[in-house]
Amino acid sequence: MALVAENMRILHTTPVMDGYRMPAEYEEHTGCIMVWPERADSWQYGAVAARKAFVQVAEAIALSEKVIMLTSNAQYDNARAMLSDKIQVIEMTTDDAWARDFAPTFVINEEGSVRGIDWQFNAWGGEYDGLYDDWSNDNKVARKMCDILEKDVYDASDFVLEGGAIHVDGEGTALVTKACLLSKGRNPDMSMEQIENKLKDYLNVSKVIWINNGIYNDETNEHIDNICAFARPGEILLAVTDDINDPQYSMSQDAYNTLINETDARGRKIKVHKIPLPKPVYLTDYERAGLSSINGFGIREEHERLAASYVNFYISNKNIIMPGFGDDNDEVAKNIIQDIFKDREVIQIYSRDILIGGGNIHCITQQLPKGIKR
Ligand code: KQY
Repeated sequence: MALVAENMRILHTTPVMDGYRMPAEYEEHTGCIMVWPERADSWQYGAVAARKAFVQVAEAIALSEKVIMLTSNAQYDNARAMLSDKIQVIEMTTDDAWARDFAPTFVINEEGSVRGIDWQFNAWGGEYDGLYDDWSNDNKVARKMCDILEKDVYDASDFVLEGGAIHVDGEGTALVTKACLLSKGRNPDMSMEQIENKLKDYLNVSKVIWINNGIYNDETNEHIDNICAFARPGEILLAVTDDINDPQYSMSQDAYNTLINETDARGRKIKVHKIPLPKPVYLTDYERAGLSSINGFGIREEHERLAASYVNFYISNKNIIMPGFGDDNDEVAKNIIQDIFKDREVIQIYSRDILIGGGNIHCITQQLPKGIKR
């Protein structure tokens, strides 16, 4: 290790100009960034149950890669005590715990050099339909992490994006939803073509596949990572339901029709693996009573439908860490996913207490790809 730290450089070029690309999640990682849950309008009853689920996720990832857990000063001792010594705990101020969305998106080059991208984060819609009144701490995390990790960082602050809004196959294809990327709270002055070009410049992809929707009532404006995931180039998992009376039925069917009629950046037809959804999951009165409003911002509605989906999983070096909901389809989905990822053992974690916060395992994790120091 160098005795003198190299300062992070803030770059005003783009990854495509410099020969960097976003690798797929199934490419090798050095580690994973997570954030300790604390916020009272996301995590019911003092986040006690959510923290136990976060610990299970972190320890499962730590079986095959390094995990960095960011935490507030107030929660530092508790996080340190609840996590094993395999997990690195770093004090950092955040507004909430969605590492996927505000930690850096990392890109690599052919030599294995790793850089970060610092998108503009506005809590899923800013003044228009954002979920908090202040997201300024979350918006600083990408730069702070690049500084700590000694990675140069691309300044993409003129573009609103969250990590959960994009998936890539590592071979030139990105996957997004129109509902999210074209939402009025993100980049309302940009056309679809301009948004697509921005993704091409920063992710270094040559093809962007747009599906219309994500998961019903997903408060992120329907992030792609809750409905789809790449298993490998040319193969996509898609969350579906058989219930024609469920509004999700036509949303997933429409995505299926788009995907099977598409080719990826390398001209491959796309194979779609259907992953059944659990039965609709609703917030209980007890759970809602455990949430507290912050600065008068609304909490979840009574009996709100939660955006539960099994494809919101994390691909670690050796495992697939996937959600479970106590539903009959837990086992069915697990078996299908295990069959698709034959070289990684699937670990299923009961994640209702993460879901209540508004996302799932993929949303609370951000991978750091393997690479050399700079
Ligand atoms: O990426 C996500 N699914 C985050 C949702 C945030 C919800 C805030 N309560």
